[in-house]
Amino acid sequence: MPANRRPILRQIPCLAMLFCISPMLAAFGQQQPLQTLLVGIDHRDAVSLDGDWHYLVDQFPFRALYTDSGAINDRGYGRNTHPNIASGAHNDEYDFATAPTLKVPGDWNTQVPQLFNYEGVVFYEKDFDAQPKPGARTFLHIGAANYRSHVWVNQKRVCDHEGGFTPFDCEVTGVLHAGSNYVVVGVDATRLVDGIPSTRYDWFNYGGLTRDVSLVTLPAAFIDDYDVHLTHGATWQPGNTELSGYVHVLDAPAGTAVTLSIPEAGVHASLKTDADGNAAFAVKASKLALWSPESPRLYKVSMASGADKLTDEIGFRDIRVEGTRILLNGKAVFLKGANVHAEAPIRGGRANNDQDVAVIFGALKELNANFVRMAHYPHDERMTRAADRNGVMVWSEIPNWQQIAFDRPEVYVKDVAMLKETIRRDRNKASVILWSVSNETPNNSTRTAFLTNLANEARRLDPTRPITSAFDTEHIKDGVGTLDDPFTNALDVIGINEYLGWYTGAPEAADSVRWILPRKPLIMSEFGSEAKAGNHGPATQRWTEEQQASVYKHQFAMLSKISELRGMTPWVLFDFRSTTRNIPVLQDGYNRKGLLSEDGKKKQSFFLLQQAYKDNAVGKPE
Ligand code: GCB
Repeated sequence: MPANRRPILRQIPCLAMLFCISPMLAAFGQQQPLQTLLVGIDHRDAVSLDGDWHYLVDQFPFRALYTDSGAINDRGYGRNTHPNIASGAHNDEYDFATAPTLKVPGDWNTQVPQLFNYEGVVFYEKDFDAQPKPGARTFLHIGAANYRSHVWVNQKRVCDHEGGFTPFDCEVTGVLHAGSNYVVVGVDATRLVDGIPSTRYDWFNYGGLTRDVSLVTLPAAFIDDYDVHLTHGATWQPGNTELSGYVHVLDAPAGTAVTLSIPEAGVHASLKTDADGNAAFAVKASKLALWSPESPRLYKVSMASGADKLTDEIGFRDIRVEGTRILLNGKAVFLKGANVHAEAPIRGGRANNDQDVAVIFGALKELNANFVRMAHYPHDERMTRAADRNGVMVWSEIPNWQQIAFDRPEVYVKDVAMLKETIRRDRNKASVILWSVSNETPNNSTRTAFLTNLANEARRLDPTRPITSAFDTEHIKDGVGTLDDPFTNALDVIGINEYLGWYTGAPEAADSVRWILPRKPLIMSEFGSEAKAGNHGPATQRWTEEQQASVYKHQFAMLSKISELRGMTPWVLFDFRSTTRNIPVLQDGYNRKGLLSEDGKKKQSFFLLQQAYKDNAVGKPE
């Protein structure tokens, strides 16, 4: 059985005493329904529902979406009725048929000026044709909807989902009919204290159906999930070409035949499902070129079972930690990267199309980067696909950002669901080398117990990748930097965020800082300072490109002396929108720590980092 299908209670080892004795335990047994079903959706024959959707704004108190008791209102806009204006009788006072439209995928903020700062409920509606086939099953796939969403098809609520950055699928088989059908999605972007992220964060809360929406029709039993990777094991040697994993066929009886073939690697395997529909395998590839940044080789991997078949493109590589080294295919690597938010450069708004991804990867390649931290949440699947193709290694993160309600059991349940959705979508991407479970969380026992359990859960779901997290609990005093945080014990790779030269001290203070760190690989996961592109002056003048460049130079001097340093991702590739950045003229609603402005102007720091990466001037693989 794939690990992520087991009930959550059995998945959580009682590692942290706090959780073993806590009344929270009951809630840790609750299972959040797994909404993400279809792995490799972009390699399926799907009918796109992208394009124009009618929308109606449901202003606070969100009466159309919630009843007075807070339940989901199934007698509201989801019914998609039309007012009988001619008869004059009083009935529902909304009408999608004559409502304006929004483009999907797309946030509402950048499409409708009046909705720019709106963080509430918007209903979307679209009509579509269907011709259901007997015996076939149809799923509505939503790439992401921020933050909570509730979906009705032909007046029946088909699913609810929480989490703004992971995909989900709603089965609509029983509710479709031949001819015209409709779908209504109520999306609520309200910030929640028990949300992930919670109410405070330093990026823009783009609401809506922010990623692709499609309909996928499949046979009664179909391949919903698979994992094809280079066998990890305790030791791996170059030359070991065994591939292992599973192909899962949903609703298949035990003994159902499955084939797996990777012709170019000489793999042709005939498998059988077990009682859970799972066909596990371990097969030797007769020839295999491994994936690496220098040679990002992807193989066509075909899977078939009964009437279902699917071909994905997958790369194979080994990633592991040994002492303070990170080994890719047995060879020590240094991760030359940058942080990236999922914001579209140039056009603005949530990044969600090929063009956005091409601009972001164009900048990373030009920077000579081999690594990217996709901050602070899972990005569009196009991003990890592009990373696979471009040979850029990825730090993937779930949005546990700073102040999460770690004391609330229901938050843990949501977190596990989000982690599962993230890992399930991207576990077949060779580029993804690290799962990060959090960013800058406070050092206290409740958080440490919570995140330790979550890190262990990530490792259980995917034992082939190291687990990491970014810290800001370090102390720099009298020229000595230390990180004494018990949560580091649960991790394979440590990330540190520090802003010497911006939030604390002068840039040159970095030169003499010596770090005393856990003996694990370190990634300096954030550093930097703000500069408005085109703003020039002396290096001592804040907000200038020169000051930002000076921060980078002094950071390089410090980083070069950290013996555990195995990677760096300065904050951040492009300037990005943030509601908390309100210095007129200098910020105007943007966090200006970009190496490039939001419209693509390169700052001095970009060229400095580009050269440093080209010359391998900062940091060593071992
Ligand atoms: C951080 C956060 C990041 C912020 C950044 C900043 O430490 O991790 O999300 O945007 O600092 O600019 O303050």
